[in-house]
Amino acid sequence: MPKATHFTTIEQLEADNTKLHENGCSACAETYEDRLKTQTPHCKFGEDGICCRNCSMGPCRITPKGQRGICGADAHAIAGRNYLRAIASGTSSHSDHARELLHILRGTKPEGPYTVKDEVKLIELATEWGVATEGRGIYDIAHEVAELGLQEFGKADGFQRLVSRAPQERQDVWAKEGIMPRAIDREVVTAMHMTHMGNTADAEYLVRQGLRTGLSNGWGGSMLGTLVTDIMFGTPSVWTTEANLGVLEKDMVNVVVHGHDPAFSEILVDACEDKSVVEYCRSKGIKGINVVGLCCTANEIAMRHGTRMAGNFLQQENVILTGVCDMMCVDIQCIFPALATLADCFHTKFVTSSPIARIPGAIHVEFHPDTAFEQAKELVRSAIDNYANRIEDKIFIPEAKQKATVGYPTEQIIRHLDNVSNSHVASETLGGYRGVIDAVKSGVLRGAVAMVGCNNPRVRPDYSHHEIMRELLKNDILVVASGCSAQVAAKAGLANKDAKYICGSGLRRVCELLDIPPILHMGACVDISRMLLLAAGISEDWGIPMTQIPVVGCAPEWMSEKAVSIANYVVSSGLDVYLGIEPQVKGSSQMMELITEGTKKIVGAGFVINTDPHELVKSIIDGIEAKRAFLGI
Ligand code: SF4
Ligand code: MSK
Repeated sequence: MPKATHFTTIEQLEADNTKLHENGCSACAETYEDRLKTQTPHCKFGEDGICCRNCSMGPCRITPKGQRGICGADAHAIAGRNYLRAIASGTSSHSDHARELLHILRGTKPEGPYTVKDEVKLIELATEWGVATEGRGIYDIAHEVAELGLQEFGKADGFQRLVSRAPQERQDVWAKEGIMPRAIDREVVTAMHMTHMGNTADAEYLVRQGLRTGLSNGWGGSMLGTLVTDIMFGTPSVWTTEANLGVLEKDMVNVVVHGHDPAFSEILVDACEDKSVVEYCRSKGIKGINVVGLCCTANEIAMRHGTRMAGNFLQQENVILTGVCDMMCVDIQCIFPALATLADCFHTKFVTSSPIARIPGAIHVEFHPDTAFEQAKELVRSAIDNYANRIEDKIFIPEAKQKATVGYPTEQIIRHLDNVSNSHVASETLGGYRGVIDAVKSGVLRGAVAMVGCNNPRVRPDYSHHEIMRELLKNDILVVASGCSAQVAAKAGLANKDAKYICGSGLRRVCELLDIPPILHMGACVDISRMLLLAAGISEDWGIPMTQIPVVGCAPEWMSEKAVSIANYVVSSGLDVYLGIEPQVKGSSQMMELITEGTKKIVGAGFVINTDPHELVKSIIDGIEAKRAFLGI
């Protein structure tokens, strides 16, 4: 049994953070903690969602003496419109990510640089979409699938193709409530149109469009993104890797990839392993190249290559503060613009690669699929050249790192869980959820929680994830995790198989039987669609609606608009979502009621909000037990 010292505590992470910060101060660096001080207290109108600048008669804000904006919009309309715009932005981000990948799939060719790695998944999708496969070359099929995928964004009629993967009961609810998602761009544009000055002022209809727009992400854009990533780069498998800043190496060239789009990071990982690049590194007398990931890019490459993970969202500045980051290459989303300035305080080369995320002060190398490999090799050579520019007295690498077993996409989880109660129903094929269902029915497992989302300096970073996860494990609740939440688990040592020793006896038995960690790392934030399919499979095999399965979502420290979109598609899919950060609608009692209780009447699930992580986890456990009681198990 591991001692407590085998886990990394939040206090240890914070101590490293303080030391790095001190190191940074001596280098004249500024971090989010400094900027947080200048931004606190936050604007109350913004926090409550009751400031509107949707037209130039304003901006208007709701106050005790001004209960309506100049046009007459009240707090409910303004908060509802702001909320819907956040969902539209989040949906756009995940979906545009998918669209870029579909364009790359359309250009795949056997000689690369982008190829089809998972032919089985491609054929499955082609068959599902009615694309002929018999006697055709794999690239012909890939290109036609990519064309069809691209149509999901702007087609004039019909609904998202992938909703057919949802249980029929969900599809019926969405059809009945008029929230079946149409083309992704259509839902986003409709959301923007509805929130234009002089359109929808009824909060309920803004919330309904939020559910629909979210669905076009979860069962559309995000799911497409995950599928296409698996097809091109391979469906992830189990790897043992390491996580936290201790993965940075003093005597190696550290190349850090950060963002979300695996098209960029995959090629960079390949370039770091290229023989000519490795020889170039040795010719400089350097031991080797250490490529590591940050944020969701870290999740993507860890699950496909075992690449080590330097940290999650709020560690992005810390990586540069170590003084050994020779190059940081970023693609899209969750990238602090502050990194360019911070890199200037050190020797780090900060490289942007996407026209979607241009940052002043960065070296911009726009990636093109046809020349990607040559561009990547050139970048890595430049990182190698930069190694000599390190400034010795600015170097401090925290030692902390933990072993983590990662790479549990839905298929992998099914393979493991199928054995859980030796029922072996459908053991020859994927789709055997009977094992896990039996374990839940018998009480060996009480249920499962999807831990997702970012970390956030509004609260103690990582703390809520950490506290909630540990409590869930103690209570025999299996955790599946993605995004920055998955990395909290990895950094703390909770995605390690030894973490079974802090679990309740039931979950511990399951972990031993299946040789899995109690927290299953499912990927990046775009991969929450994998969790939808897992929950859908459990619901269908069990023969009960998704609203009844003892499975919920939890985003204790969410910060991004993507998270608002995700929360909406998870709720629309029938799973309650527990939030530790309040959505910015507090200034409207009607909006607060709509997102917590109102959506239950529409889709059967809603948000539970509590900023105290201990109270939040208690309500999660109570919620799961209430579902069990309803089922009589
Ligand atoms: Fe003010 Fe209405 Fe214009 Fe918003 S849309 S800024 S509430 S006048
Ligand atoms: S990176 S969206 S901080 S999970 Fe996906 Fe992490 Fe949240 Fe970005």
